[in-house]
Amino acid sequence: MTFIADFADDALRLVEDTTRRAGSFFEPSLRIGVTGLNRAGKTVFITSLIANLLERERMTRLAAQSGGRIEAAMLRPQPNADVPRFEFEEHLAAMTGPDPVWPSSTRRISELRLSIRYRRTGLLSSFASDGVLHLDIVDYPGEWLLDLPLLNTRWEDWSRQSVEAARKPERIEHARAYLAWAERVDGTASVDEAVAREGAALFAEYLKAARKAGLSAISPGRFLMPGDLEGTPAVTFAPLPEPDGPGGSLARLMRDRYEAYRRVVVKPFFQNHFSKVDRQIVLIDALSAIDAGPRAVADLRKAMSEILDCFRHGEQGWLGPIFGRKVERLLFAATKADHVHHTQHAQLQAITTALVRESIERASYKGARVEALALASLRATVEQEVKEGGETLHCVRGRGMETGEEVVVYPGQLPDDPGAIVDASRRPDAEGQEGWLSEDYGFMRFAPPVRDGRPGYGPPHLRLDIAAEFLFGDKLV
Ligand SMILES: Nc1nc2c(ncn2[C@@H]2O[C@H](COP(=O)(O)OP(=O)(O)OP(=O)(O)O)[C@@H](O)[C@H]2O)c(=O)[nH]1
Ligand SMILES: [Mg+2]
Repeated sequence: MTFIADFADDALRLVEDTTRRAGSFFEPSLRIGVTGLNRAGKTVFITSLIANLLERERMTRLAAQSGGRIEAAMLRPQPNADVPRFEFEEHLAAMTGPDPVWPSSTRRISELRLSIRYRRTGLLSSFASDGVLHLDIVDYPGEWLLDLPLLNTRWEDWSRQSVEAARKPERIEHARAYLAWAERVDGTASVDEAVAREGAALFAEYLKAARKAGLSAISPGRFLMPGDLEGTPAVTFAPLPEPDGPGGSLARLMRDRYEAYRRVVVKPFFQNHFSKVDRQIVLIDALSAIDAGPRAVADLRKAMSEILDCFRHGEQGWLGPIFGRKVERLLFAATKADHVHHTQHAQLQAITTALVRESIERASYKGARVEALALASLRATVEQEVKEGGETLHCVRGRGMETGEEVVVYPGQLPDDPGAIVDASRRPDAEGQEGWLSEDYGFMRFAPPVRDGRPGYGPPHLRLDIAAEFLFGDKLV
């Protein structure tokens, strides 16, 4: 039965794909996957990228732009009628208005199409008409990404692993109430909906507290960001230390709901939105994890490696039908690089690469180009040198979030050897040297910059144009 259903899915996708490619002879479309855990910077990235493609003076390292070949860029109706449109105008207005603020956390999926008309190069340029490239970009709550590994995790394994994780030193503080419930309930007893609801609520509370403490490896994602699923049985379950039980038992109910969650929530999301991705950018907020300490770095590494392993398996393995197409280019980007001085960017990039290195090496991204970069989608600071006791400190200056006043912060200094951070996070107790970033770093919350309003200029950024060139510059020829 499963086989037939999967086969039908595949057949459908093949038809869709063929249609897309045939229809795309003159106007190819490229689907850009913007992936990242929650708060990694996806919504800001998408908004700023689109704004900077509409007003391109800051995109000098996009070759088609510096070559003067981009004729026009415009927003167009998106291909999927059943997905809400990305609220580009609202996000941009919030980020670049007179009193700029960051967008709030994304609660649902949305999509946008930007079309670029460009003059062709080479042989085609003399007799072919202008080229058109459609970029399709999807935004979604980062929490949902954490569900990807669940697709390959059976209820019994997930249940045991989750209980074990909750007992770890960095989590147990947050998980006490849930663990007390888990130890109290008898999974073999007959179903009691009130008990199931209580367990799900306590488990969700624990996940939220763990996230607040800076931990990343947290699932199921819909427990943190339920979207339309709030209150449904699909999100009313919790892991049990003894996950087996007879028919009609609590354990059986929990298992069925977990399975339903995987089947009706997780699988369709990845199938519909990841299967057609051509190019992928993975945004990583490494600086926040470094600031939160070695355990948070370890947790980020774990979460990213579980997710990236799924991408790898996607090529041929059990996720084949979900990652139908092979991603041709993969960019790992350390976001919010404007929090540190540019003299630190090489280190930040090296740390980000080191965080995902094992996954990249294990992965068979054969034929795919993989690169890493430190970027700021919306640059909220400028740099400033401050002399202190004969020493020059490389600082950044921006508007403080709470006060709106300008503040100068010394963010600290990242180690030249990324191993100093990444290896420390690998030790079993994940202790190690903290304090790479300054005391001030944790308190530093910059507001978006006040727009200078020069016509033709999109929001200020760092290396967004390099990311654009890598992701789709080769299609603008
Ligand atoms: N200084 C600076 N801060 C940034 C930048 N990008 C994102 N941020 C900060 O990071 C926060 C999260 O960014 P979002 O783009 O909303 O993150 P997201 O990945 O969409 O998060 P979810 O919607 O929760 O999945 C923002 O509210 C900003 O505080 C940047 O380029 N520079
Ligand atoms: Mg978002």
